Amino acid sequence: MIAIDVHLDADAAARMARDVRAGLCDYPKELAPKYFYDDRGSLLFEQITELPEYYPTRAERQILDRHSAEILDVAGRPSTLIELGSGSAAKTRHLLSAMRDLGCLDTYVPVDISEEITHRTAAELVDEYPGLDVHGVVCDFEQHLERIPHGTDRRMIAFLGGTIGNLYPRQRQAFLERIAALLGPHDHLLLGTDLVKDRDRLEAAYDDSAGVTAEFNKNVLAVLNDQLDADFDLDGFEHVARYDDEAERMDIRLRALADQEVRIDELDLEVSFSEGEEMRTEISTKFTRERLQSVYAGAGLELRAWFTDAAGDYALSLAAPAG
Ligand code: SAH
Ligand code: AVI
Repeated sequence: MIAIDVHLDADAAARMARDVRAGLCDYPKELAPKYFYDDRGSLLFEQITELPEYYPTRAERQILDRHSAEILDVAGRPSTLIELGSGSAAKTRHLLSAMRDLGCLDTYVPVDISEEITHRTAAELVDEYPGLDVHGVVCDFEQHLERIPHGTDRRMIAFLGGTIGNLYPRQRQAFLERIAALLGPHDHLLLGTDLVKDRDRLEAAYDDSAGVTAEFNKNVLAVLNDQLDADFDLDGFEHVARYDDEAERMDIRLRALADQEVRIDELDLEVSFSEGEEMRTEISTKFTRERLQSVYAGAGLELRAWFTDAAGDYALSLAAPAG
């Protein structure tokens, strides 16, 4: 059975307009990464996951392939799997299959800002897992976390792909505190985090030779053109991906190739870019086990289990309310 609640209402459009205005009027300019993900952005992200340079998806898949049953055992064999930023849920199949094999699979709750991909994923999963209830929630998980359906079943909230790294520390802490508040005493959080490693591999992963990440990055401009009636020239910007080793995060930007004026009709706003000006569109934070432990502690969570891929590039951790 499929049910999908969509919470992308007038409020969400007003919030996007407010965010974009604030970001474009700030110095330096900045746009939030959640605006990458219209239909095309979701498809481009899927292509990124298959690039030879982009190791995180393969590493996370390897961990899920090898350790799903153990993860579920530590988490007390939950019957409901809630997934934040679920996208195509490609790797999630490992968890769902392990839940099925353990006989505990009942409900899957994909939560994503992209409506199209959530419908598609839900339809595929009910076909692949007969008897599975899929209750999707299309929303901004930073705004509407509390709209996730409640229940008495044992739950695991999965946040895969390293998407937690796309949040700034303060956003991340507030978000994890809200997740901690949603978890009952027997519930768990399963969190995917990319790990600190050498600059060359990181910069290659975010600036691939086929140019897919550059297209993904520029897609945020296409989203503004489409949804806010802007006239960004996508060829007027280039993709920049640098590792900031002090902050331990990738810093992803768009750099203006020439002086230019952009009009955003919906906002009744004109913005100028000067040649070489950079606008940040995403950060992607990299973690160590110690750093993640202190992030958990700051949000009232504690680390219960830690799994990495064979190369030690990426980690999946299980956390639960502290105490
Ligand atoms: N979990 C998948 C997809 C990761 S891509 C994987 O591991 O491969 C990040 C996903 O999070 C996208 O599907 C995007 O639409 C979603 N997303 C990003 N910001 C979001 C937000 N604020 N609210 C809800 N979904 C969001
Ligand atoms: C979704 N998120 C975890 C990706 C990342 O690696 O930070 C998004 C991405 N940006 C560029 N490439 C991939």
